[in-house]
Amino acid sequence: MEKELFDRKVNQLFADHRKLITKPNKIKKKGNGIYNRYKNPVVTRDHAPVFWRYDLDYNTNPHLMTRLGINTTFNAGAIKLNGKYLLVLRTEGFDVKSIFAVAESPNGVDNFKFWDHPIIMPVTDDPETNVYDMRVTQHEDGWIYGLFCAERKDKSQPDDSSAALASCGIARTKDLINWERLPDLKSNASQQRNCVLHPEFVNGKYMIYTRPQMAFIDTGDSGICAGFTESMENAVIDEEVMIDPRTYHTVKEVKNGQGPAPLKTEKGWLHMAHGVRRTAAGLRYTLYCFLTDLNDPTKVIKRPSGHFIEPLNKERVGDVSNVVFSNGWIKDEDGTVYIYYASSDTRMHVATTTIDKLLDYVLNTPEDPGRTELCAKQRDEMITKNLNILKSQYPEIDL
Ligand code: M1P
Repeated sequence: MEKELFDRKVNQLFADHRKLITKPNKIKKKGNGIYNRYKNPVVTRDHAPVFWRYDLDYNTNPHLMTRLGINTTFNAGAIKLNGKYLLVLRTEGFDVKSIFAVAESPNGVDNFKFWDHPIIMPVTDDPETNVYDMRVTQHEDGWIYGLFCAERKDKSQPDDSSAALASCGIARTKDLINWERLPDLKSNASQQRNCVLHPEFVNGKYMIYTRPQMAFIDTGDSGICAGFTESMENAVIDEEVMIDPRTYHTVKEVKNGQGPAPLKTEKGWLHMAHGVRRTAAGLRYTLYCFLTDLNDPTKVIKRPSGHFIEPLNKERVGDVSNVVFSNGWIKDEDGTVYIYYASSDTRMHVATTTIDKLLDYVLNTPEDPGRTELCAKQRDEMITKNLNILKSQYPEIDL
C-alpha cells in the first residue's frame, strides 16, 4: 500500500471510531415499567481505540493490518468518580486473555471512551494466566477495592490443558490508575469466583460475598455465601455462611453468583445476582434481585420471583450465547440507577431505573411459591383482581 493511501486509511479508521463512540443512545420504547433498556450497546469491541488494535507504523505494518485484535468487551465493574461514569471492562484479546480497561462516559448511557492505557494490574508471587469480572467497591475505609477472578493453570493436573483454578484476586486504588495488589483471598474452598466486597464494615469486619466451589466450572452445592475478614491486606475467611442457595426449578437451579456490590437503601441492601439454568441449548444466564437486612446483610428479607433481566433479541447471541451477566451498577445522587450488563460474554449494555422503582420491584413482586399449582393460583388472583378493575374502570377496552 502506498504511504498516501495508508495515511488516508488511518484517518478513516479514526473517523469511523469517533462516529461510533459519539453515537447518542436512546431509550427503547415499550419498557417493562421496572427499567429502561437502550437501543445500542454502550461498549463493544469496536469501541477499543484504534491504537489498541493496529500497529500504525507504515514501516512495520504497511498493509495496515489489525495486529492485536480485541475479541470482546464485557462484564464490567462500575463506579462514578469525579462526575464520570467509569466502567472497568473485561477486555478480551484475540489471545483469549482478559485485561482490565477503563472506559468513561459523561452521562452513563453513551459516549464511552477508553482511557489511553489499560490497567497494568500488579501480580502476586504466583502470577495468574487470566483475570476477569472485577467488582469495584468504594469501601467506607476510603479505598476503592477491585475483587476479580484470578485464574491459573491447575498444576496438579498437568495432562489436562483445561484444568484451571479460580481464586479471588484483590487490589485497591484511589483513582483506578495506580493499583496496589494484595494477596488473593484465603478461604476453605479450593476455588472461588464472583467474590464481591460489601461497601461497609459489618461488626467491625470486612464482609465479602463469595461463591465457594470445588471445581472450576461445576459449583456443586454452592450458592452465594458471605464471609468476614479482619483485614483486606491479608484477607482470610474462616467460615462462609450461605445467604442465597441454588434452588430446584428456579432461575438459579444450576448456579448463581453475586453481581455488583449491593446498593444501600432505606429498606435494606439491594442485590442483583446472576442465576443459571441448564437447558437443551446449554446454560442460560439471567439476572435476579433480592433484598437483605440493613443491619444483617447475611439475612435475605425479600426475594421477588423469577428473573429481572434476561437476554433479549440480539443480546442472545455472542461468544457464549444466551447469557446476561452484571458486575457493575451506579446509583446517582438523584436516585437514578445505571445497571451495566453484558450480553452473551460479548458486549456491554445499560438499563436505567431508580431506587424507588427497584424497591417497589423487590418489595411488591411476589415470591416464587415454588410449585406450579401455587403459581397458577398466584397468577389467577391477579387476573381476577384485574378483570374487576377492567370491567369497572375501563369498559371501553375490548377484552
Ligand atoms: O460464560 C458465562 C459466565 O461464566 C462464568 O460465570 P459463573 O462462574 O457464575 O458461571 C464467568 O466466566 C463469567 O465471566 C461468564 O460471563
